[in-house]
Amino acid sequence: IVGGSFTPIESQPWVAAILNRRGDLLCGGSLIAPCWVLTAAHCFEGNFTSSLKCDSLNKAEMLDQNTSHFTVYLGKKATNETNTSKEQKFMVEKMIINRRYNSTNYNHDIALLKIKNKDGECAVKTAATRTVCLPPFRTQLPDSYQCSVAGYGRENEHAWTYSNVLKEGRVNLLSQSECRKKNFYGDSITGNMLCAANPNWSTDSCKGDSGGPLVCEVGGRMFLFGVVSWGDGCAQKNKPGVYTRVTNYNKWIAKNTGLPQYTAG
Ligand code: 4AZ
Repeated sequence: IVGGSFTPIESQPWVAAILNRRGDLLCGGSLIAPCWVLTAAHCFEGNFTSSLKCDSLNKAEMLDQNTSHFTVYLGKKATNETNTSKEQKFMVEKMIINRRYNSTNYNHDIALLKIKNKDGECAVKTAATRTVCLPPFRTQLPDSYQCSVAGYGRENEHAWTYSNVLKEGRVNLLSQSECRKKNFYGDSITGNMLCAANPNWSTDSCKGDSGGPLVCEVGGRMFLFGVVSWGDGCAQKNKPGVYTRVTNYNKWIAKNTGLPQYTAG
């Protein structure tokens, strides 16, 4: 997160850290149910598939499905702190990457991870770990609505390292027409994407925040409206952060998890 501020995990208790086999941060994620983390599809492409890459594989098959490569942490203040009393550690039991994900334009950049700990159990609710609500299908908030994005990623575009410590930044939703202006992103923005930015371009998601939550408070509850997906750099003028539009995927999430379509709890 560029700008914003350090935040205790208790303020964003649905934030998940997805680490690779080496223990490095791969992406963020959001706990939407005790056994399910919602994240970005692009987190799982390219990194581990060298032995599989060949022309006969389609894009989905190029994505790594070997779930043993990943560890998911909940309740973590910093990704480089180990064995803290608040953290919960999980393996990935199942990885579901949206079949329509397009790695060329990042359309449908959404994936689900089914998590379980070494005893086969899912997440337990604590002060540091809880689920975020999914908004109802196709809900749209007004333009300029203030939301927040959280993650352990870079604090500026050219940083050599990640923050490691969880940060949160305030960003406002942009209308689709604004984001599709020529000097913004033009036609690169599909109906499955959502743009958000700080009015003075000082706060944004950045590398390492991918997969993490864009949450908006409605009626005193926090709802997951976006998944950090892409952007032209970080906190650059006229280059908002682009998020997967979660409210287009209620049916996909329900079908793949068996969760009800509306989870306000
Ligand atoms: C990235 O490289 C990335 N400013 C994530 C988010 C944004 C830009 C880049 C949005 O993972």
